[in-house]
Amino acid sequence: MLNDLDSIKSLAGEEIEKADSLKAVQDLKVRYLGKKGIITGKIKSLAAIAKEDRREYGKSLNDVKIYIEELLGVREKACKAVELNKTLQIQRIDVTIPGYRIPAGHLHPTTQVLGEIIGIFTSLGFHVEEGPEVELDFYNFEALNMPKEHPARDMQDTFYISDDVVLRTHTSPVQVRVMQNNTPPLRVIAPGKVYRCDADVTHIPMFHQLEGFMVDKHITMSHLKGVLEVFIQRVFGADTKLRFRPSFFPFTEPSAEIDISCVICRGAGCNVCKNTGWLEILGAGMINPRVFEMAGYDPAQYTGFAFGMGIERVAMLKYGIDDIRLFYENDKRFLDQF
Ligand code: FA5
Repeated sequence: MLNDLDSIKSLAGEEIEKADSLKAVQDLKVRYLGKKGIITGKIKSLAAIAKEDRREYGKSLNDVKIYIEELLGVREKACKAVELNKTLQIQRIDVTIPGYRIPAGHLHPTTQVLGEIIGIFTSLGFHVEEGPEVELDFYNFEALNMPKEHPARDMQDTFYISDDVVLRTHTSPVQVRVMQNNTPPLRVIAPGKVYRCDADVTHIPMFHQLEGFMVDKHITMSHLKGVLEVFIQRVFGADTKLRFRPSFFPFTEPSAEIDISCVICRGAGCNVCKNTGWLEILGAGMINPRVFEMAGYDPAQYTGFAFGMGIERVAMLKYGIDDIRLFYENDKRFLDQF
């Protein structure tokens, strides 16, 4: 009887030794130790063995069972190690391969130029104020000396929301709003979106302006000239010249269009400046006493200058762009250049 245990032991030893995968080890475990396994069968048949032989046979059977269990355990470990190695080989990570670079976006050119301009004026002591884009007719026109039916309103093609509400056509209404809520001295810039029913290579329906104004006692046009000179030379270079050309805005008196010496030909004359040597950059003037009255200031006491520029126009001159519509077509090839 003990002989059959010896042959089970040696057969199991051989088979387990040959098992070369986790599956093969698992199968052998079932074959020997499973519910219907060879060893389990022998344990079940112990009762049928004569009492005097049962003890010794039982002990030997238990030794064989322990032997098989240990052998299976060792083999299982070895197979697991082999399979883990295989998996690691297949899934090996080469840490020397360069990673994927996620393309990062950047600020829109208009935002960049606006940021640069705001930086220049804040360094001169101006602070930033904002106003609503959906504006009352009163602030956009009336308080700026353009009563209803005034012909100057035609200078700006307006999107009307109702008779009394418009999409603001310029940032100048912020002048009045700030003056109503503050007393001089004031040094303010007001950047933001404005809207006009207008579209060609130099005009779009939504664009950005930056308004600037300074109000105090004894402010003169030479303050305006000094501030604009610093601004223009920081944006376009120290050798850029400024020219004040008489003009008209209902909310400034006197008024001027400010030109800069052409950034392309430096004043010699070229296509961009239409051979004049000058490029128009912004509108400006001394704040009209009527505007002070509308805002509740005493025009006998205070004077001030104001100016307003189109940000896209500044960006076009700075980067030599000849079609304003390019800014908002969202062509990545265009935007990537900034
Ligand atoms: C004004 O809007 C005045 N509020 C500026 C001002 C402020 C004058 C304070 C005096 C004192 P104007 O309509 O010229 O002015 O517009 C100013 C600038 O906005 C223009 O020089 C131009 O660069 C830009 N601009 C005007 N219309 C458009 C448009 N449709 N698309 C893009 N830029 C425009």
